[in-house]
Amino acid sequence: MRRVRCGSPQAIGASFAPPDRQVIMVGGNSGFQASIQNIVTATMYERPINCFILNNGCYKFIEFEEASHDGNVASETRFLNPDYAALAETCHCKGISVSEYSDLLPTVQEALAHDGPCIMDCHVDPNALMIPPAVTPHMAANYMKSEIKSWFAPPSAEMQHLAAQADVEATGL
Ligand SMILES: Cc1ncc(C[n+]2csc(CCOP(=O)(O)OP(=O)(O)O)c2C)c(N)n1
Ligand SMILES: [Mg+2]
Repeated sequence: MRRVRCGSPQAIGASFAPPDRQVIMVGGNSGFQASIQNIVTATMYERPINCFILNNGCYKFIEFEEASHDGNVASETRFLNPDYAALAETCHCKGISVSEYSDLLPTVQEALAHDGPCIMDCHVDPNALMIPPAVTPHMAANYMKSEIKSWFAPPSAEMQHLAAQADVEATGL
């Protein structure tokens, strides 16, 4: 699917036909967040859906598009995410969080064995590069341009804020 935010509504829809068959959804963090209210809908209607969120804390595809289409360095694409597992539990839905690769298999088994909706927040590397189905020379050249630009780009507002904080801690001023 190329559309963000339609994963959980489609998973709910798919779970009605045939009824009670387990449905598995895999999607990005921001796509999931954009239709977050479906945690409550899935719980309310007891839909047996498993939502696996690939949580890289950013809009990775947008970063990649910006770089490979225009040779630019994307900005404001990294953001604070809720704790999706805790949020699911608040909505009376099972929520699981996983950050270590070694914990992945048992947590996936736990999620699949659960009778009812389950949200699994899978923390993944924000710097892992996604590779599109076809890479043209134009995309490769632009991507390199973007990487080189990023060496010289001024630090983001977030980095400047962190650096200022570090200065205060180091100097006490
Ligand atoms: C309905 C809709 N709105 C906007 C977009 C543009 N768009 C493509 S990828 C993306 C960000 C996706 O972020 P995330 O779900 O976190 O996945 P990631 O790229 O980080 O794996 C957006 C907003 C889209 N494809 N569909
Ligand atoms: Mg993401």
